[in-house]
Amino acid sequence: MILKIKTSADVPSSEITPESAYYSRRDIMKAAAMGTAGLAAAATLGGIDTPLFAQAKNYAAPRNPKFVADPTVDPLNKLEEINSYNNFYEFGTGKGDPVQYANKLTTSPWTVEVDGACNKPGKYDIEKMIDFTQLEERVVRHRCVERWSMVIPWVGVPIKHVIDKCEPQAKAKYVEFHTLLRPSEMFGQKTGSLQWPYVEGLRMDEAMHPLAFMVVGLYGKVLPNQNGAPMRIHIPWKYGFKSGKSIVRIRFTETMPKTTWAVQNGNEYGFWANVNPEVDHPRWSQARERRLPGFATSRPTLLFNGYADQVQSLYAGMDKKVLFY
Ligand SMILES: Nc1nc2c(c(=O)[nH]1)N[C@H]1C(S)=C(S)[C@@H](COP(=O)(O)O)O[C@H]1N2
Ligand SMILES: [Mo]
Repeated sequence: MILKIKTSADVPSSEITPESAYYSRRDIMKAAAMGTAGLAAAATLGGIDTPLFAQAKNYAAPRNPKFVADPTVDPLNKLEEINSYNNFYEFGTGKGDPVQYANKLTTSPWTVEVDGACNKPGKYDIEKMIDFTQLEERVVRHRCVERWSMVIPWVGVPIKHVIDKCEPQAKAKYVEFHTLLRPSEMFGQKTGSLQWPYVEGLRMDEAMHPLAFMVVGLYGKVLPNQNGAPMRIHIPWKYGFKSGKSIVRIRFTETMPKTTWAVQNGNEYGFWANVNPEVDHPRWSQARERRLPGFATSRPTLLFNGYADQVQSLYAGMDKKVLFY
């Protein structure tokens, strides 16, 4: 596949997070010294794909200053933290499983099916769905329902850009995002840990909100498989399970989608899943969260994960309790 991607040279360096802030020079030198064969071997060894990543394609993705967390309050997590502690049940239920096994996934070519209540149904190559010349970087909080959190520099486009290409009809009230179903490469799909494929969904106005992001990169480069390559959504004001990975289907519906975790255990994981310190999960309090790495720092959970001023109005008049699980 040939991607027409702006190179870093096209963007003033002041707008890009310096690479030195991302990788240790040692990793880059190691990658260069290892060559391709060494890199392939490295990829099979869990947890050390950083050299591979260092060689991944650079995206020219200027930071969007409207979506950058305050580094004095929310310092960036390191790449090694973001790509080695994951939830991606298609590659096992342990947090350390995806970094070990997700390298099995073939992410190119990648086709996305668009269907349901829209004027442009069909199958599209990823290059048709996402304009790689429009990528931007955002530094946002990411909060798992299990109470851990990170701060991540994603690269992508607003989900709205993708949805607009599909031309949803007025009767479309919700949009579903389906993860790839390919048990030959995703061994977790041979188990009953969840109902496959993983399906997430949003109400249309949530999906069209400027904060709702379609992610294709991390730390200025192609997204690591374990984080949902080649395209995943991220909804910063909701619990992490709303952010479906490795998306192959976008479907517009008139009725509320039956999302994977709501089907699995509707008492604990509902459709809305907005972060709220005051609404406890049935088995634990959500008042506080622990920041990776090491979970050493515990901090108060923020309403809508700190994005209340931007998203609160989406839920005016709705029952508070219903909105959280
Ligand atoms: N397809 C798929 N998407 C998924 C999951 C999954 O198991 N399968 N886990 C979700 C959960 S629970 C979380 S917290 C986030 C984790 O994203 P990260 O690994 O990039 O931090 O992915 C979400 N998306
Ligand atoms: Mo999660």
